[in-house]
Amino acid sequence: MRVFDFNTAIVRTPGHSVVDGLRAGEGPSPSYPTLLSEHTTYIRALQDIGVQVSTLDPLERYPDAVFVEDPALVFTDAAILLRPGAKTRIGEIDELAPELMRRFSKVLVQGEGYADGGDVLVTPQRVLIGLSARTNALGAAQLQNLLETIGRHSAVVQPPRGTLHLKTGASLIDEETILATPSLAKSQIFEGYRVLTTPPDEESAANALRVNDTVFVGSKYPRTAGLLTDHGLKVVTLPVDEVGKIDAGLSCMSLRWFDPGLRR
Ligand code: CIR
Repeated sequence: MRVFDFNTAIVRTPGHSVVDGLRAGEGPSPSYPTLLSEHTTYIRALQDIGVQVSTLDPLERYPDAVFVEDPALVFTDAAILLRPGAKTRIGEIDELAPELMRRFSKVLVQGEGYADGGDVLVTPQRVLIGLSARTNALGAAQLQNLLETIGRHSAVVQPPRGTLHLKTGASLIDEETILATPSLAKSQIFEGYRVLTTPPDEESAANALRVNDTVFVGSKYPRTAGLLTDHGLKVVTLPVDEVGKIDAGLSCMSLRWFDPGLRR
């Protein structure tokens, strides 16, 4: 099994409140119908490559709840309920907890420190945990302890300041290769991995998503798609214009794992 082999995913339909989703800049709000259509396309793309997708109901109280990757971390044998570092997102964990309890026999719970799933990059060698405005040193250390109890080694890394999440600027595209923005690539946090750097003006393409034999890449990034194709990968492009307006990309919209008991 490779760390990017998945047959199961959870997503959450965006509520209308997603137009008020958090963003670092003062940019325009996304269009709800277009974002919804991006989300539907994303679900279909996962289904097309054999992933069984469960769709949770929208949560109007939590504008960013569509980004289910942030409040939890899931593996074949266990789930971890994290503690998101943004005040407006903390309530998402109570909504997600029963869903994880239903699906996983072991659900671990993060302590008082903060950690967002967007800061966690699972690689075959180790789990990388990025420090950020959402993941603090205490949260990262607590997460390392939880990961150790389920047999996963991890390392805490410090991406350059201003990166929302580690995975905003980096993704695992094969067992030893990371696609990263120039600033993350330069920061040397990926020592021991091969690093492909996103071409100029395509930094946001670094939030790509490898699932099984496919790498999903935002359709606005043709040069990155070309780079990955040249690297021998099967690339499928997906629209991300609207989720991009609230600092999100492809990994954020699902929790993915391999369920050995799943019958198709
Ligand atoms: C947020 O700021 O929390 C959302 N607007 C975007 C979350 C993106 N999630 C991710 O990178 N894993």
